[in-house]
Amino acid sequence: IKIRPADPDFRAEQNAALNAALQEDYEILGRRMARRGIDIETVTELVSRFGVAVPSWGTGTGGTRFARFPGGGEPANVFDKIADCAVINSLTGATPAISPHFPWDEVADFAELRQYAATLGLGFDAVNSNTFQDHPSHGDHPLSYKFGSLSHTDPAVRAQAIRHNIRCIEAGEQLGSKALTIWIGDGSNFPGQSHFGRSFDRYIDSVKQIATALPPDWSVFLEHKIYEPAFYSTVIQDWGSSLLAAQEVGPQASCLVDLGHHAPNVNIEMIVSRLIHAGKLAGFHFNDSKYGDDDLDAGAIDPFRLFLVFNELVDVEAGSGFAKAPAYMIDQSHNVTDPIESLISSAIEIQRAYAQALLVDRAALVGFQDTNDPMMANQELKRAFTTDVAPILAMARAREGAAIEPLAAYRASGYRQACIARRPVRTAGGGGIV
Ligand code: AOS
Ligand code: ZN
Ligand code: ZN
Ligand code: ZN
Repeated sequence: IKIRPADPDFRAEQNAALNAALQEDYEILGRRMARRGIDIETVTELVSRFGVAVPSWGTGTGGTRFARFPGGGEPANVFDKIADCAVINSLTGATPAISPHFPWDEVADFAELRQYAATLGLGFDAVNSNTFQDHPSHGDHPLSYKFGSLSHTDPAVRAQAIRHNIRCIEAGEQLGSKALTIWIGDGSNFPGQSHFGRSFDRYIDSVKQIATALPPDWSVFLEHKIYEPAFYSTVIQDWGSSLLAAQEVGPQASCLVDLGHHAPNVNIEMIVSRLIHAGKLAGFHFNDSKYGDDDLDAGAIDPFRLFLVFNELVDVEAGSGFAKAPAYMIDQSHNVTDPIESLISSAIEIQRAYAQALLVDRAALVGFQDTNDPMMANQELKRAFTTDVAPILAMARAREGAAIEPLAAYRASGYRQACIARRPVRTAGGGGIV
């Protein structure tokens, strides 16, 4: 298959007309930053090293429980998804890894999959297990998850869910991944339906069993979510439950923060800080939200919140550093856009928030905090946030041979039209073919 955006000559052609203006913008920004004592090259260098993983399931059109309106040329299998991920990474230079989901991305030969991704310059980030729906087409899943999985009352269902997670680890090992992400839909829809304490105990016991199957250099990420599909109570519904579970499971367990999985108005950046304090921040599922687990494009609704999250992360990076770097992954549902365009734009927004956070004068901020100067402390953050770092992001891309204007280059490549011509129409819902 010809993936035109992955061709360096195509990108060079696209960049040719944009290089001169970029150089000019970059020099002006560099002079402005120098006046504030910041070396633009240091920032650009850090930005070039930044990477966020693309979720394999995000490459297909998403939907709601009401309807799904499939876009054209959707990936028919995991190889197509990888090709789409290669498009995103070639143009942005910021998404070198894929986060797969099983059984959606199940294949007979994982070595072949890894090889295919590698030829396109891609690796694999955390593998995701799926015990939130039944997989009738897999012989290993005779029992239903209707009333839960890892916390189910029936030990046989728990055993099946544990087995599925262990198979995910085995698949991940062949793909070169180093972590398993567990998100479960377990919970209840009616007060009285389930026992809060006993279901939590059963979950912890199941995850402990999964953890015994982890290779020594692996981690298990526990992802909490306030509600949905359960609408009264959820077993791992908040960061408190997630942290308690991770602490009981042991050193290989930590807490994954999906930006959409919190109560409205909750201070997510402070949760991030608390998890860092506990040494239990696994990483992120980036997305944006207005009301709930909306899975909207990162930075589309509240870019300031995204910046504040990165402000916490850069604060640690600039200080003591992380014993283990948090995993950066996107988790979105693209219902009304071309998923590739949404993922390109999201990766850039996440990178932008990181670049802005790098501009905060940490020493000055601490000074304002210690002298109780709220106005100047806030001004320091706002100054960084309102700096237009676009030339830094574009220069990082240009130097890596990615696209200066990724969305424009994507549209010019005709990639989607080529996919429409060669990929079958997919009408099924959900993240994949179960
Ligand atoms: C579900 O709400 C979570 O965000 C999970 O990360 C899930 O595995 C993913 O969204 C795919 O459905
Ligand atoms: Zn299965
Ligand atoms: Zn998620
Ligand atoms: Zn979610």
